[in-house]
Amino acid sequence: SSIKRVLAVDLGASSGRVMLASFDGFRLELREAHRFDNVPIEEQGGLYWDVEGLLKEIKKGISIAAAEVVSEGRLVDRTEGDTGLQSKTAEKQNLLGIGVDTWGVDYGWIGQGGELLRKAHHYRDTRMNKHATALERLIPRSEQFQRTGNQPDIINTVYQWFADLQETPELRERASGILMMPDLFHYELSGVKASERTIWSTSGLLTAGGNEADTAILEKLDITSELIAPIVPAGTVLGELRPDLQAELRCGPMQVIAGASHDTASAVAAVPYRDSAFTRPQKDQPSKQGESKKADIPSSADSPREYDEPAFDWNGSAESAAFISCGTWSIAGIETPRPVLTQAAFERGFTNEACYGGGNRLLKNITGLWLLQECRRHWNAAGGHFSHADLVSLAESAGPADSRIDPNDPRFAAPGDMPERVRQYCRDTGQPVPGSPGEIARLVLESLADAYGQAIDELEIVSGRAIAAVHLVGGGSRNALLCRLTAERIGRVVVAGPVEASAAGSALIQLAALGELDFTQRAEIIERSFTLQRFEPHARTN
Ligand code: LFR
Repeated sequence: SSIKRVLAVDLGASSGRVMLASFDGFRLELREAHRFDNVPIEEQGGLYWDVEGLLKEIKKGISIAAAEVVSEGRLVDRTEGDTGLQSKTAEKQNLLGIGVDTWGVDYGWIGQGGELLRKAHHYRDTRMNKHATALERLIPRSEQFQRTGNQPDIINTVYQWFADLQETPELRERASGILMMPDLFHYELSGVKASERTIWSTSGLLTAGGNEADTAILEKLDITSELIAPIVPAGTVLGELRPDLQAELRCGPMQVIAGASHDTASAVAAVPYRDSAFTRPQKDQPSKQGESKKADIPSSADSPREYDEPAFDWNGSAESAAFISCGTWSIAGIETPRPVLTQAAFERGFTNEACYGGGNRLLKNITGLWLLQECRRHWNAAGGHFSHADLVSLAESAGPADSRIDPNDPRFAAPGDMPERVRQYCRDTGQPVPGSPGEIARLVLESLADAYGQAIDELEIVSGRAIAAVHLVGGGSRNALLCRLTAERIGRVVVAGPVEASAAGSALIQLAALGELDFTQRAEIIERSFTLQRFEPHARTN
């Protein structure tokens, strides 16, 4: 058939999905074959991922998707009056590839026989607290940043790895390696051990902009680079799905592809950057011939800022669009040709991570919808029945919030009674204390919009490049209130969507790796395939 299909497995911190992506050469269609919760395991004070459970769900998703594709193939054949022979051909041709993307920084220790040596820790586990100071004495924060481009953060792989080795030094001998989370699943599916570059660029161990682990850092941790499987670029075809899995899941052969296996890198690969999305005239106000809508976008010149030296020669193009990838975390950034390693970038909390295709993402990690997810979990555990959408509409009716929190305050990092932490934050900072779930949800969303605004302003300062508009992608782009507040707060047009950006990015990259898609067409393909919504910065007051 001329429809090319791949499976995009997107694992987020709170849920996972196996998406069936179909590409007809023009449009990309994503269909959810299987969705499941990702519930961390709490055990004796530790927090872990249920890797085995996740693998089971991935396998279930593969077999569901494969069955769907096969029955679809048969259906087509039947309506065309074809023979059984042809339906078998359709079966064989249909699923071409599978790729997994996950959140960043986490990994599993692998034993000599390829097994998981112990349960994989969740980055919200608190064991690093005890060891962070020692690590930072060994490798000062600014040196970490200079070497790797990563903003030092207690959740980074390097901090976790160091803590593991302090507590269990014999891991050095017992382990045959560590695999980052998506690499672990790719290994389970293909039998091939590889380290995909975008996920490794979240670790705090990779040389800035490079593709090998930083040897000085490894030496200081006293570990050999042999523990790290060969680093491969995003979009590497690893090999065929293991034959035993093909039989078990009744799915036929397909390629296991390491796409941009960091979920944010994958989401950014699906951002439809180009002028059209935000310069396209609005329906209700047809613009005059040749007059671009861009003229209406308040330019950053409205609020004069002290710029740093431009980090790059931007080839004369003055403006760029930023992205905010919004899920459990909100990641605000722009693409740059190379890592930005300036003192300003370091001091303002920016980090550099790798893009599909070799570029760099200069970004800030902001605690995102995690705050609302935890509030919701708390309220529902206490007898509430709130969906995420319920909370958003309550927040809408609650009206503007009087108080603000800093979403990145460490007190919000670990799971717990988030509503009370929000209230306590307000008490501690002498602000009005919110009461109802609607008020708390509103306060959280407005605080996120504020944090986005600050991050976007700082991105301009640090990169020396004006930001004309922002693409908000991921689950949060479905939250119209958040999109509206963001557009108002940042004073720029917000283009929302696609919602399933990570899965879309994974599909685009897999299809490109298989030679079935021209990646330079990705913006057009995304625009044809998904509904993008534009939010105006109307209420800009400052
Ligand atoms: C988003 C994300 C962020 C990363 C955070 C923790 O899902 O991948 O990019 O910083 O999770 O790993």
